[in-house]
Amino acid sequence: MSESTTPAKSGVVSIVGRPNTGKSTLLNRIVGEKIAIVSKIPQTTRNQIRGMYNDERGQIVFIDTPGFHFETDNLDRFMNSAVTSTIDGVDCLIYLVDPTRRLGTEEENIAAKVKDAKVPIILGLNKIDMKSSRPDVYIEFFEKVMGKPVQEMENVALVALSGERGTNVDKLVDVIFEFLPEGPPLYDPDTITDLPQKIAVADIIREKFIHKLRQELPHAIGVFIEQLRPIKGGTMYVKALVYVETSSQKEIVIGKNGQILKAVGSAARAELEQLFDQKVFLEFFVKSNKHWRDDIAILQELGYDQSMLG
Ligand SMILES: Nc1nc2c(ncn2[C@@H]2O[C@H](COP(=O)(O)OP(=O)(O)OP(=O)(O)O)[C@@H](O)[C@H]2O)c(=O)[nH]1
Ligand SMILES: [Mg+2]
Repeated sequence: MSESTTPAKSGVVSIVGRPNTGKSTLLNRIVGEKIAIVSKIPQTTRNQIRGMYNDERGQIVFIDTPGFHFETDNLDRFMNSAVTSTIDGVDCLIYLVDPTRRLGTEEENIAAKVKDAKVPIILGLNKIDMKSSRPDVYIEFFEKVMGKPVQEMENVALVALSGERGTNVDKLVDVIFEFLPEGPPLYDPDTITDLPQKIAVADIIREKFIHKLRQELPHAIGVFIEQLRPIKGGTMYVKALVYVETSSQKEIVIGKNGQILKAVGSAARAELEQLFDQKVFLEFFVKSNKHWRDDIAILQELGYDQSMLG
């Protein structure tokens, strides 16, 4: 008799949770490469980002979503609908919480969405490396939301983990495979992400702004790649539009004598040159527009889809 082989599995898994719980860090950890930007500042992720994981058991396609938060403008609506649109139509949900933080309305809102999901749910209790972590509080909260004790829940699993340290991340992957249906890979197993290149480039630049400017302005900033094309001398030309809301923010983003732009530009260029494995010529155009976060045309240019508004 030949060895019995388990049929391969595949499916789509969405990682949802409020801002800053560590969704992108977890995705990068599992995929083994940096594909999503990470920062201490909430609302770092603005688009759905897909990352693939493959092993002999099959393929997992992860969707990293923006943190689910209060809506005040169209960008918020786009970001939140990027979350809700993934809750249905995936094969499994990872509801990632940060038990070092207090519960509150924001957590209740996202939990209410998760509760209605018709797919297996994994409650990921992240950041267990932190002393201040209180997973017990979050488990109790989750039981209250679901209306029953964990032992009685079907198609639900709990995993305490640390995405940053890698603790129990393999266990999380094991649990996901248990939940996934049998099926062939959805993407070529050599693919790591299907993030459109312009969005990936814009995200790298936005990350450098966030790191450089810290708390000063990130929410007001939007980066859009208008051109990305090879030019003479084996160089990649990148034309980046940077949107802010006010002229004083414009000054901050540019910096005295253009210092901020220069620093952001050289940090971004270094990373982009590695990414493309060629020289990069990066040009910035900073625009101030009080309503860019509400302007559908601009948001579409920035890569958000009108259908996301629902
Ligand atoms: N101590 C600790 N910190 C973590 C862990 N995972 C993520 N972080 C930190 O938490 C912060 C937020 O991480 P992100 O991965 O950007 O969080 P996110 O959920 O993607 O955030 P948004 O995209 O804004 O929704 C960063 O400073 C990470 O370094 C963890 O397991 N342990
Ligand atoms: Mg993120």
